[in-house]
Amino acid sequence: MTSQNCILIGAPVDSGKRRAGCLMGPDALRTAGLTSALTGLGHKVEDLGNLSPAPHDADSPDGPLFAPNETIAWTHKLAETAEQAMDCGLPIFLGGDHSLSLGSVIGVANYAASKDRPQFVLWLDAHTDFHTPLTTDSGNLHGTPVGYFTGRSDFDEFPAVKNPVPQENVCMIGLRSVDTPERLALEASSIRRYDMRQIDEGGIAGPLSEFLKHVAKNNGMLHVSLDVDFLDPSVAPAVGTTVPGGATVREGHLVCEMLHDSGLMTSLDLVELNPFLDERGRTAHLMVDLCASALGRRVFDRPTRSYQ
Ligand code: 5AB
Ligand code: MN
Ligand code: MN
Ligand code: MN
Repeated sequence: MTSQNCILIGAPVDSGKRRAGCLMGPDALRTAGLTSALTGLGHKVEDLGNLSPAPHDADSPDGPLFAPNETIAWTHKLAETAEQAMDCGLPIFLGGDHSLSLGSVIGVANYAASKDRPQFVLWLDAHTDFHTPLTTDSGNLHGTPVGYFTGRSDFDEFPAVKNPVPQENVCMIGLRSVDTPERLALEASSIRRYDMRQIDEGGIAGPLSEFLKHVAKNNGMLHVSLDVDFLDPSVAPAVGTTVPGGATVREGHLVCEMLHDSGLMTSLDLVELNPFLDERGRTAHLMVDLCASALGRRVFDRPTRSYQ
């Protein structure tokens, strides 16, 4: 197995929604043994510690959006850190809520553009996170990253998206809670999307391998964004936005094992873990185990599946 240089980037972002606690996520993932899981697989691990947002004005409590200044400041910091880290190995962003992907994805996409390679994104989530600051009802910006990095308008105060990820390059798996404005915008888009009904009927491997082949054919860079609520809340309770009927433990591992076989993943977000809501660390441990599968942990050696 090829040894990778894994760069852990703690991003205790908690400004993307009202319920607090994701700021403890990076330390919970460390406590659950992330570094030793990866070094045990033969990888190098460099832990950059926890970042802070760029300097910003205080947010007022009464706007339509929750904590926009802080989230914009995180986006600046994460985009810059992501682009730099791509030159040194495989960045793994330890969230933090999903608004961290506003920054991580535009940063890696800027890097891909500098190498003349297309950026692809695999979005593993119960939600589509395709809102804009104008369509969101909740005002919670963790529901907007896909809208942002695909170049939707109305992200006025945010850093300009220099290299939007083309809609055809985005694949969402695990969907089961989609707001009406998101659904309408998605149906008018060419984003690949698989809801749980489709996974129930046909399994998760087919849609994923089709997408991985598409990434390989285009010599793409692949960012994977894993929201805790992709998983069923019965196995992953530590998240503020639980939706019943999610992926099983084995579906999660299969996705991660296939990602490893593909050799295509170039960056990863582990997001939305709220350790305050966890049961004796079980969700944090599951996220670490999934990350290990994505980096090559397996029960038995087997011929690697090819997605070329
Ligand atoms: B998550 C909702 N669509 O906009 C909204 O957990 C939920 O990062 C967003 O996927 C969930 O507030 C954001 C109702
Ligand atoms: Mn999400
Ligand atoms: Mn979600
Ligand atoms: Mn959530």
